[in-house]
Amino acid sequence: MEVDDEIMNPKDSKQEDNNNNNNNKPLVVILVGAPGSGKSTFCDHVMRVSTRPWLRVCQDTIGNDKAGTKAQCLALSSTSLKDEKSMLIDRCNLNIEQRADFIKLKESHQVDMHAVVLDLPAKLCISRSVKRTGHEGNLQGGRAAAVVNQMLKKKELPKLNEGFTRITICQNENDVQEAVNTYGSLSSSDVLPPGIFGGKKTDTKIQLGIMKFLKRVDAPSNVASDKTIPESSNVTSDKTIPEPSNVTTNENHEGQESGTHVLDGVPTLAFPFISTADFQFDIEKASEIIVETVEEFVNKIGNGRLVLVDLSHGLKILSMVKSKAVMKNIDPTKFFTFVGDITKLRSGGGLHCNVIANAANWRLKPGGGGVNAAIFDAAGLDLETETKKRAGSLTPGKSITVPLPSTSPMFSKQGVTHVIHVLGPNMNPKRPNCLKDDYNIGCKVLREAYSSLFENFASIVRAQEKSSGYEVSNKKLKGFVEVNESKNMSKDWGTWAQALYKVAMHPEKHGNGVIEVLDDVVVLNDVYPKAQKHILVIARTKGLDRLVDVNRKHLPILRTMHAVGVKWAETFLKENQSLVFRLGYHSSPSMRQLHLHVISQDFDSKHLRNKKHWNSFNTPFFRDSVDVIQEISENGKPTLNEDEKFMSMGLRCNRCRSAHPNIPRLKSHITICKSPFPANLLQNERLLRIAPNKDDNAC
Ligand code: AR6
Repeated sequence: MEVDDEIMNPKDSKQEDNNNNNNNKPLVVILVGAPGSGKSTFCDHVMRVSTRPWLRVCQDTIGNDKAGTKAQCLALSSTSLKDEKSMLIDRCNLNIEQRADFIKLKESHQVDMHAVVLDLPAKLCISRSVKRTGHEGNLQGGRAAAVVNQMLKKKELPKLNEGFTRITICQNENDVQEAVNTYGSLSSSDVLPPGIFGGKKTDTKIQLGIMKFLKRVDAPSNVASDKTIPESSNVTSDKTIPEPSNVTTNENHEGQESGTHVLDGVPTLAFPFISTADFQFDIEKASEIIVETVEEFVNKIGNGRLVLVDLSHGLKILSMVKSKAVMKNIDPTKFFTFVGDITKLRSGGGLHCNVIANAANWRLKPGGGGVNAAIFDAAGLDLETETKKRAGSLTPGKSITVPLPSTSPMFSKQGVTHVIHVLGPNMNPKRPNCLKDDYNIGCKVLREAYSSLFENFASIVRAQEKSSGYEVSNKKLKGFVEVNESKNMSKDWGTWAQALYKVAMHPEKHGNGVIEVLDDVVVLNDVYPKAQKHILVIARTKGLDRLVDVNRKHLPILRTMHAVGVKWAETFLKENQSLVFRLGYHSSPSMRQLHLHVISQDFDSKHLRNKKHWNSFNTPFFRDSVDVIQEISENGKPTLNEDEKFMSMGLRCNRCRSAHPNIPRLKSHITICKSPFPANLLQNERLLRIAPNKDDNAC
């Protein structure tokens, strides 16, 4: 009779010893901001609420009654670091040179270096500086305006490659408040994830919502973090570590190093420890194998990242993995650890992992406790059914990928599209196929298990990269597999790229985000809106995949799509009269099924993260609906501007056309740019709005 591992004794928890090492590595936060940007207030607020002891190093006050100097600040910082104090460096630090000497402190002290940039509008900084009285540095009144202007001219936003592990950019008061909350809630042993976190201007409610969740993210550089969060701990709002809700990829940060740390949109595999709990595999050996295999795969997973997740942060093996990853210099943005429930990473921790791994049993069955039971429970029957379709059992060392149907709660709530079941070696005599302490075989099998898991994840990443490309139907371009050579060359759309098609065909089944269903079209909120308002009007016509498929006979559906788009834009304009809308198609879309974008022109969204995002809406690649209709009426086909060159064009403001080196700078510019829209957009009703600027009319 087969031994049913689901009903055996509860697992032996001997290896789940807490380790008592504290991660009390001090943190140095370098404030970056013009006079009047609120640096001192930021420090005050953080220090008022924080349980971590902070020292504020302020150039304005350090000289007592005389003007302080940078040298004094450096000397105090260095002494205080010897006492392992965390510090807020409260001086302008507006250029690389000013920051460099503080960053150098890393060479002689074990310390994490962060930057918080108070990149508030110049006008605001100037008016605050001018108005203030009793300023610690005596910079106030008329003189202040000139100084602020002068300093801002030389402003250089910090970059990770200066030596920072984390940069937070605040562009408005909400961002500042969020950063205060983030740093104010850090206890002495907490660490924040690495990366660049940019300010956003809306969604305050969402930000605050996210702050309610208790979470820890440990970068491997945090060698031995151990703040105990009881597994049953309730979410306590006063002890939260808010996950930054807006994260900027650094690909658009000029000269930035290549690592990317984003919460949404980056393919991410969350995986638990395999075999070390119920299967009682030696944790020292397991940690070695994990880090070695991660090291081997970290460069084979494209832009994906690997996150080792465990419910309990106190596990000794977690610290072992983290320190080994540091020793091996593994990029902390590509691999890090996260403490939380693997089944609730997005809703409970704000970390979006599209793929999760399961430490499965050989029969690929639910139950058995541990992570296996949790994942099958959370994913519902769908996972069981889809797993069964693919395999009835699994051999130790192997893994199997199971795509999760969109009906699974784990898909809809957590954004998990695939579960990869992995079976590790079993060293527990009470479980089937025990290796009886044969670590020669055990290590080999565990290595195979992780390799197989990462290999399967790499395949998912490759498939997604393929199907999300902007490539045109040109044999030489990567991304789309041609299935025939007919005029319109249909293509194989990957699973991910079929989502809109599914919604259009079966809105009743795939209703998430649908706001209107009509006979000919379905209207959907874009799941990753690139502006305050961004919806899709999807045609329900079969075989109408994209613009290249459209001809004269489709004019009625194109007109319907346009009319429905206009109706929705008008609805949004009633709620917010300041919005401006543009309606159009991507020349070569990444998703199957013809869909019209109705998008507000503020581009105020955390999801707008890179050049492709911007250029797909702000170059000729974006075809205005009115023009498409006109061209088809006149020529029977639309003009398609599919060339990849549009995606790599320089970033230009959609109003004044000024050039910007990266997305954060562009974003901060567009929030204040009041220039009229370019003349071509002002014609032919390409823009929809309530009351055009008089400036625009002048154009
Ligand atoms: N989220 C994150 N981590 C978790 C969760 C969760 N919800 N639940 C448990 N863990 P185990 P194994 C961690 O025993 O040793 C099952 O009975 C947990 O702290 O699930 O490979 C199966 O049916 C531990 O570190 O996996 C198999 O028969 C890790 O997940 C057998 O156990 C894995 O622990 C597999 O044993």
